[in-house]
Amino acid sequence: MRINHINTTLFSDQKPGTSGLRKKVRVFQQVHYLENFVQSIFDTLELPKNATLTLGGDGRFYNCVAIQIIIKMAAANGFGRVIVGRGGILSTPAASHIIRKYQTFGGIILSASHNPAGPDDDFGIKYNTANGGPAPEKITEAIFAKSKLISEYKLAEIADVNIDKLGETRFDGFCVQVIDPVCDYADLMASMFDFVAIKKLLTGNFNIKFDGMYAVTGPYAKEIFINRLGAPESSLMNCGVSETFGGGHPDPNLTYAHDLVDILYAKGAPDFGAASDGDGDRNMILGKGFFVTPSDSLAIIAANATLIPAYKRGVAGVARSMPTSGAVDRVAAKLNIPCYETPTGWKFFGNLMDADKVTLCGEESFGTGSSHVREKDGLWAVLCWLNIIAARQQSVEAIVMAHWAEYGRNVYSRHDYENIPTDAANSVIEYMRENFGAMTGKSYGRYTIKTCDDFSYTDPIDGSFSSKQGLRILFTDGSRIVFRLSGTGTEGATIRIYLEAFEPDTSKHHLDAQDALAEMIQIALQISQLKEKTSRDKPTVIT
Ligand code: VG1
Ligand code: CO
Repeated sequence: MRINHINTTLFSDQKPGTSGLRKKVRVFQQVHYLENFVQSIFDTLELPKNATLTLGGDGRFYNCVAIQIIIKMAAANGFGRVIVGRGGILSTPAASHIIRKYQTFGGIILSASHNPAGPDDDFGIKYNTANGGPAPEKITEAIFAKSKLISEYKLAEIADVNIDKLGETRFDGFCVQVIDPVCDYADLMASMFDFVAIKKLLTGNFNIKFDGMYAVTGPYAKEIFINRLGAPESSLMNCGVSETFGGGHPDPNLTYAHDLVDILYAKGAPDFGAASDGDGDRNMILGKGFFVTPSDSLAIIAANATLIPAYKRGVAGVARSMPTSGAVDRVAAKLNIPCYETPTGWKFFGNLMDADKVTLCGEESFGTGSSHVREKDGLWAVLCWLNIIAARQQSVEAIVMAHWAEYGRNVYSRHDYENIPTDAANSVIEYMRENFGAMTGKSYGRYTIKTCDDFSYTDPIDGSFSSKQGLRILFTDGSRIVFRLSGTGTEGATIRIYLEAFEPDTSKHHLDAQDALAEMIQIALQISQLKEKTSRDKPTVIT
């Protein structure tokens, strides 16, 4: 196998964000751009002989082009084998499972998750380590450092591999193995959940609707819900994978999954609705005319975990990202198990799971998961809910209401201001940082500020330290407002405002979150001067 060393010049913008490197497709299509980043990844690894790489993506535009390039670079950089999902497909949780099940050295996942796909939209690339999880910050920083020094990359002179056909293609000292992208994952789910009880539910009078949003989960949902659990075909919508995700925005929330939301809020609605995102790691859970916030979903799964066979002996501990509501903390306190608070991004959960400190974890951004893989897992969360419903024989709404009655309700909402000029967004954050000192003790209506800080985190397992992970304004009654800049966008900046208030009074649990949080929303705008500094009068997305 001939290996060519290609001269290149560096790009200064290859800094991975919350979840890998995400850029416009046109940026990735620049000569050497993708190759530079992949070489920078490979340059940080110390590969044993014949190491295996897991490779796959969410099927978006440019996926297959990138896969052929990465195969040639893996061959040139000393990998002995690449395991790739047929058609270049692997959902993010399935890729994590493949890395773990076949004990591969690591994996490259091609996805910009919920960001739109197509020639004018987004592409992304992420490296996962041998535990199946996203590379921790010390590795992503090393990759970025390499990208700023790179002068050549290596490419094997081999023909493109037919990745649409299962089986092995052998070269001199190197092999590409195309596997079924769905089967191993579906087997894992079958081993964790009570498929008999769920099948009984789905073949009875209980109707579900799952929205694949034309993204990667379509084939997984077909295999699991239709083939293995016997649900009628009409249970699925938008489950064909398209390179452009049907021109949509595969972000499973009330704004972008509105087709599904309309169905669940219409007359004669199904009993249960769910959607997943571009790469299959996020989930949205709906009941008949009822929305479950991701923070509540995590808490409810934790409280009911022993109804699920995989967790019948209980969970070791739970973790949530800092902006996620404290609903799960209340469950952890009752179960007398530890609860960890980490910065935003799944990479911070990996060490805790590897050390068996936590079994379940989640983020307010529609991400829930467990130690069965090292990524958040959309279909897993849907199966958790179906398993709990099958065991409790109650509606989604009844389960949530009973949970709130027992634990109280952490009323929660997130307001996103997307695509703001970067300078304006930074000025909002800087303004607040500067005013932190003066804000403590101040009262706004019925709320008084107890403390303000910039969240930082020391990993309890390896001691690594992460600072500037979000501005927190904590009120004396336990309510809070958090401000953060997004680390996944590809255009301008996005300010996220996270709002949370605790409501113990059952008679107020039915209130809409926007109404219940109205006063706090105004305080957030006042404190941050966001309207004045960005000229935006309302958020682009409310969840
Ligand atoms: C967002 C979410 C974060 C999530 C990340 C990746 O990051 O807030 O909770 O882990 O997306 O999710 P940010 O930096 O834009 O707030 V996914 O489904 O895009 O892999
Ligand atoms: Co995702």
